[in-house]
Amino acid sequence: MTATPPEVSFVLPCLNEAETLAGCLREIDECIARQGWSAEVIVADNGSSDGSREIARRCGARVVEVAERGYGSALRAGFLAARGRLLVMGDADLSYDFRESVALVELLRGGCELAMGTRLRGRIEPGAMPWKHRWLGNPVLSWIGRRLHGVRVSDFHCGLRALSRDAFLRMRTSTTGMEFASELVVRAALLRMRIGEAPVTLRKDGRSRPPHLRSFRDGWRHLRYLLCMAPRFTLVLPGLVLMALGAAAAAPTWRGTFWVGGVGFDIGTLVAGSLALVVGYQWVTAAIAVRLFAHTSAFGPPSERLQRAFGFFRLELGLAAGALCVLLGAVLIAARLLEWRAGGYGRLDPSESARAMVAAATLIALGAQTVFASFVYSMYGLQQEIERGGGA
Ligand SMILES: Nc1nc2c(ncn2[C@@H]2O[C@H](COP(=O)(O)OP(=O)(O)OP(=O)(O)O)[C@@H](O)[C@H]2O)c(=O)[nH]1
Ligand SMILES: [Mg+2]
Repeated sequence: MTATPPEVSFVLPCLNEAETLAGCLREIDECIARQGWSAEVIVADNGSSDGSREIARRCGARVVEVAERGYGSALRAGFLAARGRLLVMGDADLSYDFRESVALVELLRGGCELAMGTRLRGRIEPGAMPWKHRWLGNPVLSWIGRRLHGVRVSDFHCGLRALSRDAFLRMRTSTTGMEFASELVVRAALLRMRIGEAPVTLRKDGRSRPPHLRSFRDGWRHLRYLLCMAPRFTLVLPGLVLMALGAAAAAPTWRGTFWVGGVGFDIGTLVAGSLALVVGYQWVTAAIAVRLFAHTSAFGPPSERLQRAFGFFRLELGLAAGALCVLLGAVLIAARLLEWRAGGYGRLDPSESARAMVAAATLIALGAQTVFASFVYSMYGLQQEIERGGGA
């Protein structure tokens, strides 16, 4: 092993690619020789049974044997074993031309931390991509990824890409399957890394058996990942919308029937509105907790606005606001009880008595949630103090 590490490490995930692996490795060698790069080639394999590993070794590649199954596990282990400053990844099925990695490496040398190949803005040879991936899966999921994560990446699933080793280590990836391809982009976006893009060609792969990728299972895994990592869109926005709708429904109906034209909205609207208000509030408070806590590994640091808001947050303030809500709810119930007593505990008209009870229950639920959230948020404050050294 040489003392000076190479500049570039090619990492190929491989599962039973005996038909095509040697061809890929030949193209990589050609690329390295033509560019005069100092480079190494790694084949990350988790369980090939068709002689792929032997082929890799025979062609001079280093084989990293990965115990955990999956495309993401293989790449992650390959990247961790790599010694190069720049990592190039690409499939081992001859669907990519590794000679096109030159543009990606140039992007990294120019300061990008992640350089994405894009087939959608490059070239897709006839028969290389099924129509449902070409016109549905790839563009739609990439569009959702761009909207949710604010990145200008046209092809979230391109298998040929490059990233700096340092960027990969900072990403702290965790997925094991095909959604690893989305994870690299999402992590880079959350860590505000510089992302570049270069067109690449997708060829028809050179193997005779079907691909490992399963359209619906893997499509769902990508989508699920994109949604989970975007609490602002999955929790905060729907939560705020629910709260607004809930308040708009509950406010006019909690004192009596509310007429719009000839339609009277009553207790049913009040119950539905109150429920929406409480559920929406829970989503928003949960999302804030997620953003505050998950900053180290999952979502990057909380936004500056959120950090500033927490400069004013005090546990006592949250507890007082929560307690006030609960108290208001209790007063409302007490007032109804007194009225009931004054009437000699007779039969109540539920369309009237339920109104105050729903309003009171809503206030109590919001207050209790505020108390709960305040404790959770103040734990974050304690954690920050520990990180600043105040907890020593
Ligand atoms: N080590 C390892 N490699 C995998 C695994 N799944 C897929 N790969 C490799 O990842 C690359 C891409 O897999 P494909 O099955 O071609 O998936 P795809 O290119 O996204 O999908 P298609 O466009 O349908 O071919 C190939 O080099 C596979 O050998 C896995 O579980 N472990
Ligand atoms: Mg393929």
